Amino acid sequence: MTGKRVIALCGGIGGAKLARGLYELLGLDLTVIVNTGDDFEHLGLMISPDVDTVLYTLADLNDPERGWGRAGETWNFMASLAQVGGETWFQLGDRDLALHVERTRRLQEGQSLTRIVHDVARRFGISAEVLPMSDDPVRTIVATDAGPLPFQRYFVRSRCVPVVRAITFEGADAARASPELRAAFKQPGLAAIVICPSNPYLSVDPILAVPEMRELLQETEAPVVAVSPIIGGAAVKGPTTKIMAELNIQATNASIARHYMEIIDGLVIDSGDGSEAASLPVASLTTATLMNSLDDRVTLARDVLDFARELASSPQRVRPRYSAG
Ligand code: FO1
Repeated sequence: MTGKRVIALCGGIGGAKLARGLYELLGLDLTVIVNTGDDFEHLGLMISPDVDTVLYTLADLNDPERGWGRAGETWNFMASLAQVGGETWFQLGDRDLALHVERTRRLQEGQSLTRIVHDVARRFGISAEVLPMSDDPVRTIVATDAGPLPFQRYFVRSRCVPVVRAITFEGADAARASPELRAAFKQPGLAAIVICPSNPYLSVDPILAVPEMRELLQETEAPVVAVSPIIGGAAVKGPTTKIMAELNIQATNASIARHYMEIIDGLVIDSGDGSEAASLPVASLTTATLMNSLDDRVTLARDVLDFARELASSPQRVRPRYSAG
């Protein structure tokens, strides 16, 4: 690798685990670009669930059981809200609430989400750069057999039960990358871009739907490596394989590789799926991808960075993304 700066593309809980491992190794040399397609306005507050999950996870403030929200949370606000007949399907803990209130106030003052996230990250003691994928609104809409559902209505309120027919990203075509995000790609010494093992369809695709993001990925000289969220034909958490079945996509690593084909140089798959390596249309690394402990996260992060370094120096590097011209 020519430099040591790394960009990670990340959704919520699963992706944030690898981001945390990368952060242990890279500190301020890490930039995490986070999905904002899940963002929504709720109870008059601007909620950015994946951004917050990444912030809490990097700062060690997250609840390890739920994966989202803060550790040591209390729920007095929700209980009082229920008492007065308010909407309680989306849980906002007392500690977590502070971030939503402050973000909403600053957005209403006209500040950018990028600036707000930057300031909060610094206050949490995070030295890595955490960047929303765009400051313009992009909203993931899930077309289901029960009709079109905004993301959190599908994910939390309907518990991912409706059958998914299609997923669209409202506003993505017009969304721009922030100057900070463009600068992250243009800085010298970019060693690798890592697509974390987030849900490709719900969490990574919204990021890739921002036209400039795709261009930046296609133009970069740095190797792009994705970590598959599939282990043994299933996802560790969440509805990835349910959605794949509903979209008629086989729950295999080859499907993930094909999905990212135009932008990746390599795919990391789990040791138990080694037999699938030969069927992949891209270079692959087989290693332990299940992340239960902090050690697991750091070990996987190290493996991913070593793999990226190998790809960067490989004379046979196949970069299908350039064939698009
Ligand atoms: N997920 C749930 O399953 N139920 C909730 O009530 C819930 C509340 C919530 C509040 C703040 C936050 O930052 C995240 C929250 N999440 C909740 C997680 C979130 O809906 C999803 O994990 C992501 O949007 C998908 O990555």
